[in-house]
Amino acid sequence: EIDVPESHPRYQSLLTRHRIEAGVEKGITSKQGLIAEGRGEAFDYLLGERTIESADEAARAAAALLLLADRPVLSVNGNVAALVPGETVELAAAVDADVEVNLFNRTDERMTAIVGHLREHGAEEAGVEIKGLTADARIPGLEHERSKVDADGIGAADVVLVPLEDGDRAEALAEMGKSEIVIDLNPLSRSARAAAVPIVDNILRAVPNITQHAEALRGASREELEAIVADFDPEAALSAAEDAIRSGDLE
Ligand code: PTJ
Repeated sequence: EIDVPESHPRYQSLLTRHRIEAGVEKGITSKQGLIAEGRGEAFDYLLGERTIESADEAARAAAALLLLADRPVLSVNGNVAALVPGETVELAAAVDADVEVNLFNRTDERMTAIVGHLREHGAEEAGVEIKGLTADARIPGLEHERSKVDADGIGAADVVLVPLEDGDRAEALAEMGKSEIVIDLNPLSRSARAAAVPIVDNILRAVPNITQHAEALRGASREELEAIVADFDPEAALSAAEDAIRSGDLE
Protein backbone atom coordinates (compact mmCIF):
# COMPACT_ATOMS: atom_id res chain seq x y z
CA GLU A 1 0.00 0.00 0.00
CA ILE A 2 2.85 2.40 0.80
CA ASP A 3 6.53 2.14 0.04
CA VAL A 4 7.99 2.97 3.45
CA PRO A 5 9.87 0.41 5.60
CA GLU A 6 8.14 -0.37 8.91
CA SER A 7 11.41 0.45 10.69
CA HIS A 8 11.14 4.08 9.55
CA PRO A 9 10.80 6.21 12.73
CA ARG A 10 7.80 8.02 11.27
CA TYR A 11 6.22 4.95 9.65
CA GLN A 12 2.84 5.33 11.34
CA SER A 13 2.58 9.00 10.54
CA LEU A 14 3.52 8.44 6.88
CA LEU A 15 1.03 5.59 6.59
CA THR A 16 -1.68 7.83 8.06
CA ARG A 17 -0.92 10.60 5.59
CA HIS A 18 -1.02 8.15 2.73
CA ARG A 19 -4.43 6.82 3.82
CA ILE A 20 -5.87 10.34 4.10
CA GLU A 21 -4.50 11.27 0.67
CA ALA A 22 -5.99 8.10 -0.83
CA GLY A 23 -9.27 9.00 0.91
CA VAL A 24 -9.33 12.38 -0.81
CA GLU A 25 -8.57 10.74 -4.16
CA LYS A 26 -11.43 8.23 -3.66
CA GLY A 27 -13.89 11.03 -2.84
CA ILE A 28 -14.26 9.87 0.77
CA THR A 29 -12.27 12.46 2.69
CA SER A 30 -12.85 16.21 2.35
CA LYS A 31 -10.01 18.66 1.69
CA GLN A 32 -10.64 20.01 5.17
CA GLY A 33 -9.87 16.49 6.33
CA LEU A 34 -6.25 17.04 5.25
CA ILE A 35 -6.04 20.05 7.54
CA ALA A 36 -7.64 18.13 10.41
CA GLU A 37 -5.06 15.36 9.90
CA GLY A 38 -2.19 17.86 10.09
CA ARG A 39 -3.54 19.25 13.32
CA GLY A 40 -3.97 15.77 14.77
CA GLU A 41 -0.42 14.79 13.81
CA ALA A 42 1.05 17.74 15.69
CA PHE A 43 -0.72 16.69 18.88
CA ASP A 44 0.26 13.06 18.37
CA TYR A 45 3.91 14.08 18.01
CA LEU A 46 3.70 15.97 21.32
CA LEU A 47 2.12 12.93 23.01
CA GLY A 48 5.01 10.77 21.82
CA GLU A 49 2.78 8.89 19.33
CA ARG A 50 1.74 6.44 22.03
CA THR A 51 -1.38 5.59 24.01
CA ILE A 52 -0.92 7.28 27.36
CA GLU A 53 -2.28 5.50 30.43
CA SER A 54 -5.25 7.84 30.89
CA ALA A 55 -6.26 7.25 27.24
CA ASP A 56 -6.15 3.50 27.80
CA GLU A 57 -8.41 3.91 30.85
CA ALA A 58 -10.74 6.06 28.74
CA ALA A 59 -10.83 3.36 26.04
CA ARG A 60 -11.84 0.82 28.71
CA ALA A 61 -14.59 3.13 30.02
CA ALA A 62 -15.75 3.62 26.42
CA ALA A 63 -15.95 -0.15 25.93
CA ALA A 64 -17.99 -0.50 29.14
CA LEU A 65 -20.35 2.33 28.11
CA LEU A 66 -20.87 0.80 24.65
CA LEU A 67 -21.57 -2.65 26.16
CA LEU A 68 -24.11 -1.12 28.57
CA ALA A 69 -25.86 0.93 25.86
CA ASP A 70 -29.32 0.02 24.52
CA ARG A 71 -28.71 1.70 21.15
CA PRO A 72 -25.04 2.44 20.55
CA VAL A 73 -24.01 4.10 17.28
CA LEU A 74 -20.52 4.69 15.88
CA SER A 75 -20.44 7.86 13.81
CA VAL A 76 -18.14 7.87 10.77
CA ASN A 77 -16.86 10.89 8.84
CA GLY A 78 -14.45 11.20 5.91
CA ASN A 79 -11.31 10.96 8.04
CA VAL A 80 -12.54 8.00 10.07
CA ALA A 81 -13.55 6.13 6.90
CA ALA A 82 -10.10 6.69 5.36
CA LEU A 83 -8.14 5.77 8.50
CA VAL A 84 -10.01 2.92 10.23
CA PRO A 85 -12.82 1.46 8.07
CA GLY A 86 -12.25 -2.23 8.94
CA GLU A 87 -11.44 -1.45 12.59
CA THR A 88 -14.71 0.49 12.94
CA VAL A 89 -16.69 -2.43 11.54
CA GLU A 90 -14.91 -4.78 14.00
CA LEU A 91 -15.73 -2.52 16.95
CA ALA A 92 -19.38 -2.29 15.86
CA ALA A 93 -19.56 -6.09 15.69
CA ALA A 94 -17.89 -6.47 19.11
CA VAL A 95 -20.34 -4.17 20.94
CA ASP A 96 -23.39 -4.76 18.73
CA ALA A 97 -23.54 -1.15 17.50
CA ASP A 98 -24.77 0.38 14.26
CA VAL A 99 -22.46 2.52 12.16
CA GLU A 100 -23.79 5.83 10.83
CA VAL A 101 -22.11 7.97 8.21
CA ASN A 102 -22.47 11.54 9.40
CA LEU A 103 -20.60 14.30 7.61
CA PHE A 104 -19.68 17.86 8.44
CA ASN A 105 -19.45 18.65 4.72
CA ARG A 106 -22.31 16.44 3.58
CA THR A 107 -22.73 15.68 -0.12
CA ASP A 108 -24.61 12.73 -1.68
CA GLU A 109 -21.45 11.66 -3.52
CA ARG A 110 -19.35 11.44 -0.35
CA MET A 111 -22.17 9.72 1.59
CA THR A 112 -22.48 7.01 -1.08
CA ALA A 113 -18.69 6.60 -1.42
CA ILE A 114 -18.24 6.14 2.34
CA VAL A 115 -21.12 3.67 2.68
CA GLY A 116 -19.57 1.65 -0.19
CA HIS A 117 -16.11 1.84 1.39
CA LEU A 118 -17.43 0.46 4.70
CA ARG A 119 -19.18 -2.37 2.85
CA GLU A 120 -15.87 -3.16 1.09
CA HIS A 121 -14.38 -3.44 4.56
CA GLY A 122 -16.65 -6.24 5.65
CA ALA A 123 -19.71 -4.51 7.14
CA GLU A 124 -22.20 -6.97 5.66
CA GLU A 125 -20.18 -10.09 6.51
CA ALA A 126 -19.89 -8.83 10.10
CA GLY A 127 -23.67 -8.19 10.27
CA VAL A 128 -23.10 -4.48 10.87
CA GLU A 129 -25.74 -2.07 9.63
CA ILE A 130 -24.55 1.13 7.92
CA LYS A 131 -26.93 4.04 8.42
CA GLY A 132 -26.96 7.70 7.45
CA LEU A 133 -28.59 7.75 4.02
CA THR A 134 -32.18 8.05 5.28
CA ALA A 135 -31.53 11.35 7.08
CA ASP A 136 -35.09 11.62 8.45
CA ALA A 137 -34.21 13.37 11.72
CA ARG A 138 -32.32 16.51 12.70
CA ILE A 139 -29.96 17.54 15.49
CA PRO A 140 -31.53 20.71 16.96
CA GLY A 141 -29.47 23.89 16.80
CA LEU A 142 -27.34 23.08 13.75
CA GLU A 143 -27.47 24.38 10.21
CA HIS A 144 -29.51 22.13 7.85
CA GLU A 145 -26.94 19.86 6.12
CA ARG A 146 -24.89 19.40 9.29
CA SER A 147 -27.90 18.44 11.36
CA LYS A 148 -29.03 15.44 9.27
CA VAL A 149 -29.17 12.06 11.04
CA ASP A 150 -31.20 8.85 10.78
CA ALA A 151 -34.17 8.75 13.18
CA ASP A 152 -33.44 5.11 14.06
CA GLY A 153 -29.65 5.71 14.13
CA ILE A 154 -28.03 8.67 15.88
CA GLY A 155 -31.53 10.11 16.37
CA ALA A 156 -32.50 7.28 18.72
CA ALA A 157 -29.04 6.42 20.08
CA ASP A 158 -28.26 6.57 23.80
CA VAL A 159 -24.48 6.28 23.37
CA VAL A 160 -22.63 7.72 20.37
CA LEU A 161 -18.96 7.40 19.46
CA VAL A 162 -17.98 10.58 17.61
CA PRO A 163 -14.36 10.52 16.51
CA LEU A 164 -12.61 13.63 15.12
CA GLU A 165 -15.75 15.69 15.48
CA ASP A 166 -16.34 19.39 15.05
CA GLY A 167 -17.07 21.11 18.39
CA ASP A 168 -20.52 22.49 17.51
CA ARG A 169 -21.89 19.09 16.63
CA ALA A 170 -20.34 17.38 19.63
CA GLU A 171 -21.97 20.00 21.89
CA ALA A 172 -25.35 19.74 20.11
CA LEU A 173 -25.38 15.94 20.47
CA ALA A 174 -24.50 16.23 24.17
CA GLU A 175 -27.39 18.69 24.57
CA MET A 176 -29.74 16.07 23.08
CA GLY A 177 -28.85 13.94 26.09
CA LYS A 178 -26.62 11.42 24.30
CA SER A 179 -23.64 9.99 26.17
CA GLU A 180 -20.75 10.85 23.92
CA ILE A 181 -17.45 9.09 23.51
CA VAL A 182 -15.07 11.40 21.64
CA ILE A 183 -11.74 10.40 20.12
CA ASP A 184 -9.66 13.53 19.59
CA LEU A 185 -5.92 14.14 19.91
CA ASN A 186 -6.53 17.71 21.10
CA PRO A 187 -7.46 17.63 24.81
CA LEU A 188 -8.46 21.31 24.65
CA SER A 189 -11.00 20.86 21.83
CA ARG A 190 -14.65 21.59 22.53
CA SER A 191 -15.55 18.07 21.36
CA ALA A 192 -13.26 16.45 23.91
CA ARG A 193 -14.74 18.73 26.59
CA ALA A 194 -18.33 17.84 25.65
CA ALA A 195 -17.68 14.11 26.01
CA ALA A 196 -18.72 11.81 28.84
CA VAL A 197 -15.66 9.80 27.80
CA PRO A 198 -12.92 11.72 25.96
CA ILE A 199 -10.16 9.53 24.49
CA VAL A 200 -7.08 11.61 23.73
CA ASP A 201 -5.35 9.24 21.34
CA ASN A 202 -4.83 8.66 17.64
CA ILE A 203 -7.92 7.00 16.17
CA LEU A 204 -5.60 4.42 14.59
CA ARG A 205 -4.70 3.19 18.08
CA ALA A 206 -7.92 4.07 19.92
CA VAL A 207 -10.52 2.13 17.91
CA PRO A 208 -8.71 -1.26 18.04
CA ASN A 209 -7.98 -0.60 21.72
CA ILE A 210 -11.69 -0.11 22.54
CA THR A 211 -12.43 -3.37 20.69
CA GLN A 212 -9.80 -5.23 22.75
CA HIS A 213 -11.24 -3.89 25.98
CA ALA A 214 -14.77 -4.80 24.85
CA GLU A 215 -13.65 -8.36 24.16
CA ALA A 216 -11.95 -8.59 27.56
CA LEU A 217 -15.11 -7.22 29.27
CA ARG A 218 -17.53 -9.47 27.43
CA GLY A 219 -18.18 -11.67 30.48
CA ALA A 220 -18.47 -8.78 32.94
CA SER A 221 -21.73 -8.13 34.82
CA ARG A 222 -23.74 -4.92 34.44
CA GLU A 223 -22.60 -3.91 37.92
CA GLU A 224 -18.93 -4.30 36.96
CA LEU A 225 -19.43 -2.33 33.75
CA GLU A 226 -21.33 0.40 35.59
CA ALA A 227 -18.53 0.65 38.16
CA ILE A 228 -15.93 1.13 35.39
CA VAL A 229 -18.00 3.97 33.90
CA ALA A 230 -18.67 5.56 37.31
CA ASP A 231 -14.97 5.46 38.27
CA PHE A 232 -13.95 7.22 35.07
CA ASP A 233 -13.32 10.97 35.48
CA PRO A 234 -13.38 12.87 32.15
CA GLU A 235 -11.78 16.02 33.54
CA ALA A 236 -8.92 14.06 35.08
CA ALA A 237 -8.37 12.28 31.74
CA LEU A 238 -8.19 15.60 29.88
CA SER A 239 -5.76 17.08 32.44
CA ALA A 240 -3.55 13.98 32.30
CA ALA A 241 -3.37 14.31 28.50
CA GLU A 242 -2.60 18.01 28.71
CA ASP A 243 0.14 17.30 31.29
CA ALA A 244 1.65 14.62 29.04
CA ILE A 245 1.77 17.11 26.15
CA ARG A 246 3.23 19.92 28.30
CA SER A 247 5.84 17.70 29.95
CA GLY A 248 7.52 17.17 26.58
CA ASP A 249 8.46 13.66 27.66
CA LEU A 250 8.46 12.00 24.22
CA GLU A 251 9.78 8.62 25.48
O1 PTJ B 1 -15.71 14.23 6.64
P1 PTJ B 1 -16.41 15.43 7.21
O2 PTJ B 1 -17.06 16.28 6.16
O3 PTJ B 1 -17.39 15.06 8.29
O4 PTJ B 1 -15.28 16.38 7.91
C1 PTJ B 1 -14.44 15.85 8.92
C2 PTJ B 1 -13.49 16.91 9.53
C3 PTJ B 1 -12.49 16.17 10.40
C4 PTJ B 1 -12.79 17.65 8.40
C5 PTJ B 1 -14.34 17.92 10.37
O5 PTJ B 1 -15.06 17.21 11.34
C6 PTJ B 1 -13.45 18.98 11.00
O6 PTJ B 1 -13.20 20.05 10.45
O7 PTJ B 1 -12.93 18.65 12.20
P2 PTJ B 1 -11.94 19.60 13.02
O8 PTJ B 1 -12.69 20.74 13.62
O9 PTJ B 1 -10.69 19.86 12.23
O10 PTJ B 1 -11.55 18.65 14.24
C7 PTJ B 1 -10.86 17.45 14.04
C8 PTJ B 1 -10.16 17.10 15.36
O11 PTJ B 1 -9.66 15.78 15.22
C9 PTJ B 1 -8.97 18.00 15.71
O12 PTJ B 1 -9.04 18.38 17.07
C10 PTJ B 1 -7.73 17.10 15.47
O13 PTJ B 1 -6.71 17.37 16.41
C11 PTJ B 1 -8.31 15.72 15.68
N1 PTJ B 1 -7.63 14.67 14.89
C12 PTJ B 1 -7.16 14.75 13.63
N2 PTJ B 1 -6.62 13.57 13.23
C13 PTJ B 1 -6.79 12.70 14.27
C14 PTJ B 1 -7.44 13.40 15.34
N3 PTJ B 1 -7.75 12.80 16.49
C15 PTJ B 1 -7.44 11.50 16.62
N4 PTJ B 1 -6.82 10.77 15.65
C16 PTJ B 1 -6.47 11.32 14.47
N5 PTJ B 1 -5.86 10.59 13.53
